[in-house]
Amino acid sequence: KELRIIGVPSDLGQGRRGVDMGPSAIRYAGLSAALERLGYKVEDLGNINVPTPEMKEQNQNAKLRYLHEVTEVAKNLCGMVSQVVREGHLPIILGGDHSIAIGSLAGMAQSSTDYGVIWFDAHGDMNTEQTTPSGNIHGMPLAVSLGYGHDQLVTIGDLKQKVKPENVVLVGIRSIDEDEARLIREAGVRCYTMAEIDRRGMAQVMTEAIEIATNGTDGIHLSLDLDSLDPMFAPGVGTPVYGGVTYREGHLAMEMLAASDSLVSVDVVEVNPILDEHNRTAIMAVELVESLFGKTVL
Ligand code: DIR
Ligand code: MN
Ligand code: MN
Ligand code: MN
Repeated sequence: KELRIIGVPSDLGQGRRGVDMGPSAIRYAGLSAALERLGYKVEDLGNINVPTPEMKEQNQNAKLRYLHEVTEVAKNLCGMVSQVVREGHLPIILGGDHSIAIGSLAGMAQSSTDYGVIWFDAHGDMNTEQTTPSGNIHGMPLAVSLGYGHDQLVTIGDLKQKVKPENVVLVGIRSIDEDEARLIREAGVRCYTMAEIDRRGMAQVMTEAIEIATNGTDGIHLSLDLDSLDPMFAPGVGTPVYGGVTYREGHLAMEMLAASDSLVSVDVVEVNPILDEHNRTAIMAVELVESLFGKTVL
């Protein structure tokens, strides 16, 4: 399969400037060259056009911040992703904040690939307009993709439910809002918290996660939020949370995904070079993607 890189320089789904520079930071860290060294044909399709917050007069009464703009970006990305997949290629979507995954999953659903999702994150991203404490849409994309949330978001693409909850797993979780927890339980998605990873080990957790996401599907969409990693390894994120996935646990998870040979698409999100130290987080992202696409020592 050939790889297609799509940049989505959005920081509209969260509260801090700089995550819009994520696609540049990840490209600068050498993503394309690294994938070509692994033997892939790679084409970078450039960035989707995203309005900058300074351009827009935000509707101050709106509960969801930048709802209109986030919706437009997700619709554009949806179209691009579904086209890439229909052409037989594998999309690598670079964020940007995690709200962009609404577009990725809508595009995958439109492409007629039946997929499961592994959502690698410190957070659940299962808030709705009713439960959100922040109004930031990056805390909602998994809920939206399962059909919960603002009508304008869940109706992007032609299906309301982009993925079946029984094929969705959360991995690395350690920060859930009070009312968000209820929807995670209700929706029936399997949630592997850091506590469970500590007790049972990443290998066992990923074995199960891959089994759940591939059960009856054509493959796995990985949505990789860099804040899943411990801030020690990925300091350049807007919402760091202590007690995260270690360097080796992260690579092990990616290596197991590579070995499963089931990846159909991937998001790499929440890299914020303004908050980073010497682009470490983007470099970490590229290293993880190398493992994900089969890099081994020998
Ligand atoms: C929080 C933060 N749960 C919110 N979410 C983040 O605003 O809804 N997701 N940071 O990645
Ligand atoms: Mn996230
Ligand atoms: Mn479909
Ligand atoms: Mn997160």
